Amino acid sequence: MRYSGLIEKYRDRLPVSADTPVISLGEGNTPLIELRNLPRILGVDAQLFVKFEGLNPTGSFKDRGMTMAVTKAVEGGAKAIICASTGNTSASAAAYAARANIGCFVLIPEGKIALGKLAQAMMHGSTVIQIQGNFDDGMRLVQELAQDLPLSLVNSVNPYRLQGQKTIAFEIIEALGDAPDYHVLPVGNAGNISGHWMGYSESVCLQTEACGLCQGACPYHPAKARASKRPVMVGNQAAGAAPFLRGEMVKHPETIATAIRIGHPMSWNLAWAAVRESGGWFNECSDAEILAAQALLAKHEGVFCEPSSATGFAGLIQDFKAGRIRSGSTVVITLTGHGLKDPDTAIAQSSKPHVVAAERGAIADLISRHL
Ligand code: AN7
Repeated sequence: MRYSGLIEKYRDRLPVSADTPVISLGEGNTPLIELRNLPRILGVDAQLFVKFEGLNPTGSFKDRGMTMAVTKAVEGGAKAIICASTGNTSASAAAYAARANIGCFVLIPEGKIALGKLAQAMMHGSTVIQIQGNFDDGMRLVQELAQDLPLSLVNSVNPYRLQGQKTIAFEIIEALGDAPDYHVLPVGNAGNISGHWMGYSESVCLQTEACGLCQGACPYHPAKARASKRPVMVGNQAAGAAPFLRGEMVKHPETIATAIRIGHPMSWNLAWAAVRESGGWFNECSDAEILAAQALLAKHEGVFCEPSSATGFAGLIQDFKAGRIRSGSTVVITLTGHGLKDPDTAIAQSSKPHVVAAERGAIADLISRHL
């Protein structure tokens, strides 16, 4: 059967009815790619998989939540949506609003969003409002505006966003046959880690501590249970924007990973619950570590994610070095957005192209020096 998006696939586990007008671009169903080279290069004894969310319709994981948020907005009669964004939410909101034929207003921090994301928000016809402030200022403003104006707020404070985002856990469990031992991802506004945890939690029996042992035989076991356990959740932040590490909000977040340049995460409590209940932790990564992790994935696995997305992998490298990952474990890393979103950062950290005469000899010379 033709795949037609995550709402159709998981409608029995999402808050939709037969009459709900589904707004979809075929999101979800992203590949779970096993890393072939990096475990050896890094010298780690573990099975590593990346869930490449950059292959969603607008190039980031945001489409999972946006299909639900826009679908429910349309069902409720909304004529326009609004969000604050570091870039990917605005790109996704703009695309789904275009699809739904409703208006879209996006607030973005002036000069601090990656080029591809700005291009998307503009091209899909949203009203792009650059504010002279950061994401956290924008978040506060859209919450106020949505109270007074006929606008549906589609940031992840909208509960339908997390409903959509939880489906990533369903897909991973289907692909692996069970939950992984560890799940590693970047954290900004903290909706995604909360959505992951919701999805994993809905997939196990939470009534018995020995869930893995009940095998579906206990009287509390939910019909939809599909995994024997939940993973240890590890959240990773950029060092200049790491409120979870600091234990308090960060006033002036700063990092090259602009998607996670967030100091005041909305899903603070949910994210802490995910990490505490799973026995997990948070890491912080320097910009240099983030860019190095991005380059490792691109150069050794052929997987091009944006800097924010590589933050999960950067944190995992720290965890392996510190011996925090049990050997022989299965680890899933969510790569939240595509590398093409931020061409400026990619080009700035790569070696420049060679310039030679359009002449066979000169090119052959160059090739022989590199073979
Ligand atoms: C590539 O677009 O917040 O912790 O406004 O774009 O769920 O916020 C983006 C966040 C990670 C962090 N990776 O996820 C926005 C926005 C990428 C992102 C995150 C974002 P959350």
